[in-house]
Order: sequence, then structure tokens, then C-alpha cells
Amino acid sequence: MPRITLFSALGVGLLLAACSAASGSSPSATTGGVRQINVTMTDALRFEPARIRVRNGETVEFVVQNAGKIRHELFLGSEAEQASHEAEMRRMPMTQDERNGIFVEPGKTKTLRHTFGSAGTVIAGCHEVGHYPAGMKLEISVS
Ligand SMILES: [Cu+2]
Repeated sequence: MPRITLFSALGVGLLLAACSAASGSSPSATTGGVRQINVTMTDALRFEPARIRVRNGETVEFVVQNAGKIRHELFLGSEAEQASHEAEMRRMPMTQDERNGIFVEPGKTKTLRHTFGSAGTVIAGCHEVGHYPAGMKLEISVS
């Protein structure tokens, strides 16, 4: 059965190549790796998923896709920080990405990397006018 042996050897080789490529592309992989979480923004003023769980101390890379036709943002913070950001956004919309927040134009995808440093609930909210009050938020439970 020399053919089967050859194919399985090839399979293992490809697998090893794929693994080393993956670890090479994420420099923070030493502490257990960075988990990517896909989040979709919709014009129904929702994030999908609407609820996620992360481990305390975990670094997550949100891959945020705007599937709608209007601009959305994703701002990470406590309930209180969401309230003050909401007030700021009413005065002046976000014009550049911040450490805790990104805006995503229709059809685009952006990433936001964040390390969750304490247990509890963190909110990701969209503060385009009217979106947050309409419930455009993602609840992140950190434990
Ligand atoms: Cu929005």
C-alpha cells in the first residue's frame, strides 16, 4: 500500500505547514493565542452574535463586518462608559478609530484587539445616532 503511505505523509506535511503559518501570523500566541471572534453589524441595529463569553485575561481579536448599508461602530466599555460615549457621539461622530472603538463603513470589515482584564460584563455598543437606544449592543461576559 505505498500510495496510502505517500498520501498520509503529504497530509501531515500540509497540516504542519498550516500550523506554523498560523502561529507565525499572530505574535501574541505565546500566552495561549489570540482568539478571533466574528461579529456582524446589521441595519436592523443589531450585533450578531448579541452575547459572547470570554475568559478573564483573554486577548480577543474581534473581526467586525458591517453587513448593512449604513455606518456602524463598535465601542467597548462599561455601561457608564457607553453612556458618556453616547453623549460625545451626539456632539461629534467618531472620525478615527480609538483604542476601544472602531467605526466600520458599509460592506467593510475591521479588526479590534482587546484584552479583558477583569471579570464582569463589558458592553460593545454602536453609538451612531439612535442605534444604542434601539438596542445595538453586544454583551460580553468575562469570567
Ligand atoms: Cu449601528
